Amino acid sequence: MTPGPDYAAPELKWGDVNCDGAITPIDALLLLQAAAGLPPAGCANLVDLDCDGALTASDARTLLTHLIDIAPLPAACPSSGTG
Ligand SMILES: [Ca+2]
Ligand SMILES: [Ca+2]
Repeated sequence: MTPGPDYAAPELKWGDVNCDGAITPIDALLLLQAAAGLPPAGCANLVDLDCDGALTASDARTLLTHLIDIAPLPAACPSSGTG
């Protein structure tokens, strides 16, 4: 059986903490949880938005300002693998 389009993995997006292909408030929540010390979600390598090597409240703030249209997301870090 050949997998159809429905089985395709969502495209990885910078800032998409839970790898579902969309940037939503859920991603900001998961990022805050990771900053608080809980295990990071699956695509946590995509959300070190200030490229300092750690997931912190600063990254969550950057994601939230993007979600409410105050500022665009910064460019992906060179080490993120998203190009
Ligand atoms: Ca997401
Ligand atoms: Ca960071």
